[in-house]
Amino acid sequence: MKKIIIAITLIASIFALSSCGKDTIAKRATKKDLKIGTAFASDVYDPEGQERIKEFSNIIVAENIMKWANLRPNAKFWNWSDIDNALKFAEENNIDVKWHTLFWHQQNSNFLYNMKTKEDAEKMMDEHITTVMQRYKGRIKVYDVVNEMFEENGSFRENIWYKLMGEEYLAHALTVARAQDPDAKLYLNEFNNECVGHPKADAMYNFVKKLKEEGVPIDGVGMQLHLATDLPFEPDKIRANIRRYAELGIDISFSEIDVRIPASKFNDPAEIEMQKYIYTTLLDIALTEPNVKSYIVWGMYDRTSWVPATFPNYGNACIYDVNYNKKEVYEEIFNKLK
Ligand code: 9MR
Repeated sequence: MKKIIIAITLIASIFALSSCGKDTIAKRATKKDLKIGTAFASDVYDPEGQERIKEFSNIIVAENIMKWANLRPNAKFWNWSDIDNALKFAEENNIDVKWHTLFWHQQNSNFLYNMKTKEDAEKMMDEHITTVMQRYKGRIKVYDVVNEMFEENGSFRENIWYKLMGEEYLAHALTVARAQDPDAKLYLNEFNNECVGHPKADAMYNFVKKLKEEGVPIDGVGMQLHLATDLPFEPDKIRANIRRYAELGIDISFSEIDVRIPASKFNDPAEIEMQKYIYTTLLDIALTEPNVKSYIVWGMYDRTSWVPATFPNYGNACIYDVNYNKKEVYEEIFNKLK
């Protein structure tokens, strides 16, 4: 009898210590049919980071390791091991993985700049899509096919693919990707595209509408949502934009959320409230607009966030502080998912 009691106590404490038996954000979101999660970096490979990811995420996305410079630094070498290890962790824990990103204008490999003709670009593009998607067919569920294809004024960004193939590179990439894995969800991802009426948001909507009319395969649009507490936040315009995409049959991913605070106001209660308001209002929108499929933060920790290096006068944009403590906003997300 004593042995049985000891065994039960042991099992109970293992459950209490790990995220297995705990009520978590990830579990609550799964019940609500929402994909919630984070971009991962090295945290995906250490036990503490893994526990935090498991509590928060039923989907994760690579912050950097799937980009050309990391995945294929030269024409001959594909660096699969980091991705494979992250994928193994995710699969063991029933977490989906999103690919970020097949094509972008940053973090490219130098050898890409040797391409001279449209044919060169098409060949390179097809090889990349085919190699990645055949390898991970059925395992990677969602792809950012192209990232950041527009300028702020709504014109196409003249990235390396656009320069050689013209605007057609987008339809080409989507079509080849669909053929490789018909079950994978294909997204175009962008920033400053969330508010109806913004030139980039409207250009993207019109372009996606045109793709749909032409029968080009596309499932969704990513809205990155790198926001700031001292810039306008306009939830009504975000909803209106999401709804016009719903009419096209297009899904939305909140794909890279963070909410930075001006450094001079890190301890200002009004700014902290504003940050909570933005994170939770976005969650409200995700829970009430049926075509919003995911709510993904761009890293969980202020300590490793990309924000301070890019915006020197800002920081504290994440849901964990620099000492890896959960902020109140984390609890609010948890409560909202009840
Ligand atoms: O968070 C990423 C950072 O570690 C990289 O140095 C940076 C390179 O430009 O890319 C960051 O991620 C970006 C993402 O891939 C696309 N949207 C904007 C993100 C923040 O810059």
